[in-house]
Amino acid sequence: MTPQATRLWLVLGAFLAGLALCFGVIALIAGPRSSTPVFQAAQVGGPFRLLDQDGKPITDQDLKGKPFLVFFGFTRCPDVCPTTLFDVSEVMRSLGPDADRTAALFVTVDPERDTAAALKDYLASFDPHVHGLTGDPAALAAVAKAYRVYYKKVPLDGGDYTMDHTAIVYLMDKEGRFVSPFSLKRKPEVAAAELRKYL
Ligand SMILES: [Cu+2]
Repeated sequence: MTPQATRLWLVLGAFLAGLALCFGVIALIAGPRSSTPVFQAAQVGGPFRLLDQDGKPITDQDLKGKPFLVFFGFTRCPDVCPTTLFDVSEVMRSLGPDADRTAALFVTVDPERDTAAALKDYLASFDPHVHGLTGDPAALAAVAKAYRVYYKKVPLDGGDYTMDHTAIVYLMDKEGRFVSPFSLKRKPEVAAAELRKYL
């Protein structure tokens, strides 16, 4: 074969391989039942029954009629959680009186240390529209699973531990249905405007 012919075959081969890959990917996305959406919003969130920072029961029913934000974390988190709580507080402040028609849930992934009292103490530094949620480990694990949240205890030197956890903030509509992840990497007024759309 001449070098030109070899080149042509190589190009053609690459093209055909690419085409096969394309169809393979489409087949994977479409799946055997193409009527089933790949991602179902209804699979994130759902009913819960936990305790708030006053030790009082709080359920999904208490949030009916309010769009709300949900995120999971723990009070001893060195960085991500306090930053998120600060940003959420800024969004709430930016909402003004409309903030009363929304809520934000901070669900602990460290129930061992995050008792209602510990949450109350910690949340005193943030906007009062943020509710701290705790409960028994099994109930919290079920809620985390419903929100597709991963968390794990990570031992530290000296017998202490920290928690690894998903840091996504979820936006839920006033029926408690998942809308989308909620970005805090923008001006509080812009984030507030998005939340306001679901009032
Ligand atoms: Cu954290």
